[in-house]
Amino acid sequence: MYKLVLIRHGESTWNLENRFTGWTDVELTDTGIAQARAAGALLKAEGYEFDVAYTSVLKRAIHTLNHCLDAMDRDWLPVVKDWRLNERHYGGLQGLNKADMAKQYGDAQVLVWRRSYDTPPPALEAADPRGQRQDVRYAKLPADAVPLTECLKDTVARVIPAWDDALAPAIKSGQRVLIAAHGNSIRALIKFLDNIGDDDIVGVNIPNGIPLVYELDADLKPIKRYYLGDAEAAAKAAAAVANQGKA
Ligand code: DG2
Repeated sequence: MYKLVLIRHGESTWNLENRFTGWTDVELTDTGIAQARAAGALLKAEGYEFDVAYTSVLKRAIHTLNHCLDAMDRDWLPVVKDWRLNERHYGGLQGLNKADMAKQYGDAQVLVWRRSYDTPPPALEAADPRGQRQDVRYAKLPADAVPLTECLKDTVARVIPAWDDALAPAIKSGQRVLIAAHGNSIRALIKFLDNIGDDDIVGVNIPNGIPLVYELDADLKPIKRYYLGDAEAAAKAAAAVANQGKA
């Protein structure tokens, strides 16, 4: 049996301001840092060890991983940064307030933008300064690999290749893997691993900074998935995430 641990980054400045973030590279708040450190302390207390960690190329996930590893006294652990673990690109919504959008367009429309499997938010123009086509960290990618918007289906289409060519081989080789990522890149992975239907994934929300443990069989099929620590607190935090898109 294998164990895999996923963690959504701690609270970011735009989580606090309730703004759609996507590929915008925002920092952690002090609460977010505390959540990341608490997650590391919990992993350490529960005896977790890792051989390698993966994260996105966005600093809220990278810094979460750093704080988490520091709290475990495992700062030296090898870390792979992969753009394919980035948050889902939120297109023309990036920077806008989620509750304001719900006031303007209605809760149902915002739910479609946030949680439907295959309806993307409106796309950004390629030259829009809120976009990432000019960002040097993506310079080696083909221009059209840098999205102008994404639905969860698009996110799945880049996260699963990362699973197939990097994460799954690492786990199968016996390495204990920790992944620090984002609400929707984690939802993409959960949808794939647990084979969740397109309609049911709408109800899955990921809280900030709480380690999510997968126990996997020899074929990497999930046996169990659970949040480490206080399950009730994790469920409350997930429900709060669901409510962020309501007027
Ligand atoms: C949030 C997720 O991403 O937002 O892009 O706004 O996990 O990087 O903070 P994260 C964003 P929702 O899909 O929950 O609205």
